[in-house]
Amino acid sequence: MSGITYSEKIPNNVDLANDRTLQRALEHWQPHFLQWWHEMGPSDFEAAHVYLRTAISVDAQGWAHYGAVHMPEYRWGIFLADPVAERKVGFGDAMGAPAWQQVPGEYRSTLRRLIVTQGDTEPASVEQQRLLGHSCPSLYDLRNLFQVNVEEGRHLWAMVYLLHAHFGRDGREEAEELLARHSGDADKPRILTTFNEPISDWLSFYCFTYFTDRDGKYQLKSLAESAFDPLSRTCRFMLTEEAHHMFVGETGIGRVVKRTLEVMKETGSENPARIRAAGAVDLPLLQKYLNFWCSSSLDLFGSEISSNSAANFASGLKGRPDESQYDDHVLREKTLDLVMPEGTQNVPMLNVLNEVMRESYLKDCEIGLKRWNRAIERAGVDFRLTLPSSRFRRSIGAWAGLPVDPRGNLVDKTAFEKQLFDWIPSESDRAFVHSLMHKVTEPGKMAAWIAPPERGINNLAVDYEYVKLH
Ligand code: BYC
Repeated sequence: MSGITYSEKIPNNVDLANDRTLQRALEHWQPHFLQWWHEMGPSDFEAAHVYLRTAISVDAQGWAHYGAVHMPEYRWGIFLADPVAERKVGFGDAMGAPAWQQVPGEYRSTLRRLIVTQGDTEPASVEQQRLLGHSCPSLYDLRNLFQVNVEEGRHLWAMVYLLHAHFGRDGREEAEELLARHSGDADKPRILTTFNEPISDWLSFYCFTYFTDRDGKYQLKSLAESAFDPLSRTCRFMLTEEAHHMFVGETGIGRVVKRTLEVMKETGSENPARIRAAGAVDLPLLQKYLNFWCSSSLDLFGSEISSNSAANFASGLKGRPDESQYDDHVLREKTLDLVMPEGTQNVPMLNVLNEVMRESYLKDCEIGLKRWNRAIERAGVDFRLTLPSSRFRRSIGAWAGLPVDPRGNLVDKTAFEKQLFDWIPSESDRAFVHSLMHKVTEPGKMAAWIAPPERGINNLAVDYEYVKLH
């Protein structure tokens, strides 16, 4: 087990005390981070005691400590997974060479860009979720929101460490910029599209943690394959934390479905208007939220045909998630038939890796849907939730801006525009969802639109006071 030094200003398992220059640089950045957290993190909850887990080792067993903390005093730190002895590059043209402990000069700017893009999403998500605490459906959910937020903050630390440790002055400047761009800011927005979308209600929060955090899982898995060993080790540990974020999404949506099914039974009706009148989320409305967040997250994989992804793979910077499961790790000979708007094209495999990843991501997304649909089927309700086609509502790549319906068919542009709000939430749908969002803070109590979770956090009861507000 790699112990983490907690006595230092910045908890770490990278022996920061023996690199005074790096330590000083990070200690200089730390108050800027805390100021950012104060201004852009969860609003108005700085005095609350929150039952949070904190990383205390990178060991798979028992890596986390649970306890009540004030969020501004959370011990954000730098934790890399243990090194793999004599690790080799696992894919690309340099396959089999020793993994890199330093950044090769020729890949410096590309690698920095990848790290900055990854780093940018972390504080962006905290900014997007800043106001959600005011409308939490329960203390249990409020605690989960804050757990996700502090860990996204820690993921920012993870990328900032790499920038400071390996990219000199440019890296330090990028670390400052990560705190200067803001989600949705007209002048300095976050880099990737989805991270500029507002998350102003909890249904969006669950969809975001289900779909967008899952993109995080896929991107982190592919960066965990990187030949640049410090990046690989950093991402491996981040994945441990990421699992809980997707759990929050999957169980959150599952609890919404459960409550809706109860309300259908209570009212004896499947009519969406009656379900809404009874204060729950009708299933067609949930489907629109799934369509919105899934399609937005699909853009995060980039274009179907991408010379960036080809170069990143060939040079060993970014692999495929679970690279070892594939037979061919060089991909110089392979091609793939890709359906494009103008017809099927045969494309070198190296150039379609974004699409390969997007397809395996969609398969992973199906898992939750199966579970939710099973509950719907068991309740005897004739409705099934589905994922939209990866061509629907795209703003990046070959299908960007094309009028494609959620099943993936190109349709007439006027018909598309007319029907769009049958497929994604309209203003009035959003207004309805917002009307449900009232803060519930009595331990164990839930808002009327969501069922309680099956169990509490860390073997505690569901009615444990996970956040002490005063
Ligand atoms: N929005 O060849 P292309 C997470 C840009 S989520 C805006 O199509 P490429 C988390 C692209 O940057 C995971 N711009 O794609 C989740 C490029 O611009 P430049 C985040 C976009 O480069 C929840 C140009 O279009 N991690 O961790 O192969 C909460 C052409 O690019 C978008 C990463 O993304 C977009 N959607 O792949 C908290 C990993 N898509 O460079 C956290 C690091 C593309 O020519 N990033 N563009 O100016 C990457 O690996 C790649 O940058 C991408 C794009 C996968 C995003």
